[in-house]
Amino acid sequence: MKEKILETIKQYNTIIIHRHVRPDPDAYGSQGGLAEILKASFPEKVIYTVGKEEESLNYLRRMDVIPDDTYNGALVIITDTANQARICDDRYRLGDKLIKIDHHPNEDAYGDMLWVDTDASSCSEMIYEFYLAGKDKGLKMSNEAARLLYAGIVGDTGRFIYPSTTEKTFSYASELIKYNFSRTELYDSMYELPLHIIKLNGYVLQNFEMNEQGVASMVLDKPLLEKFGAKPSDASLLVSTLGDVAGIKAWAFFIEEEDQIRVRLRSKGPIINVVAKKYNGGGHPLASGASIYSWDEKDLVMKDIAEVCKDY
Ligand SMILES: [Mn+2]
Repeated sequence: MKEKILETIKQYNTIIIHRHVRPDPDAYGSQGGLAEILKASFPEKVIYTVGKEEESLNYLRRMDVIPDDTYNGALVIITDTANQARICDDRYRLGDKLIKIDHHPNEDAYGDMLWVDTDASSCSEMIYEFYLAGKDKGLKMSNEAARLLYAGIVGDTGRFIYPSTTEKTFSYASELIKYNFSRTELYDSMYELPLHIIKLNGYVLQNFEMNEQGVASMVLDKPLLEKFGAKPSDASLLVSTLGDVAGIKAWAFFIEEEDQIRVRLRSKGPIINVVAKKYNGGGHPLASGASIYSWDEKDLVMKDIAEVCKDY
């Protein structure tokens, strides 16, 4: 499939790359990394990366703003995005051909061509693999592409500690760090948090609830977020910190937004994306997200999480 994708890329002059809404470093890393590889390899082609910008990821890349007619006859590639509803910028349909490159379970097999590898730690890892497969056929790596792909791998593996991290992940990372970019600067941008978020994290650690079965939850409603001067997207950054609690099996953050309550689900083993799917969401088996529309539904979600933990 990698070879076929490269052949298709060679046939198009304009290539527009999308990724998912609420982007993370792997979304930006795979999208921008692929764009930079293609720019370095085919200087005559016009490559765009589009989508609503996430301010906290500006250090990785700024998005292009393009008119609709740019899509005429263009190749559109979507990275790191499992389903069409999560693609950022609906205009992805306007192109001539659509390619999906992703590492999430392939539940929505959209696109004219698909390359899905659920064993990959990150979509950025797949993009590096794409480069390896094509380097004798014209693909070139650049320092900026390497920086972006490395950021995506580090982000999606939780700095190489999640079980999705494989020998391949380390091997690719060791090749990427040979390029010229500052890892120190990158880590600072990725992991330093503003003071008010650190304080909110302290509050989370003091106030989350956990039962004897290791099922935990934390509610971050509007008044609480306002008290700490935090946005819902800030609160999402804190979800993984409960993973360090001894005895925890699975947990949920309920984060109140304007029009919904975002549910962030994490697990140390029990498969929780089945719960996410039941509540308008989805994602990885051990890390997924859902949406509920009233606080009454919170207990239902927690009951369902307790149910999947019971069998574990
Ligand atoms: Mn990813």
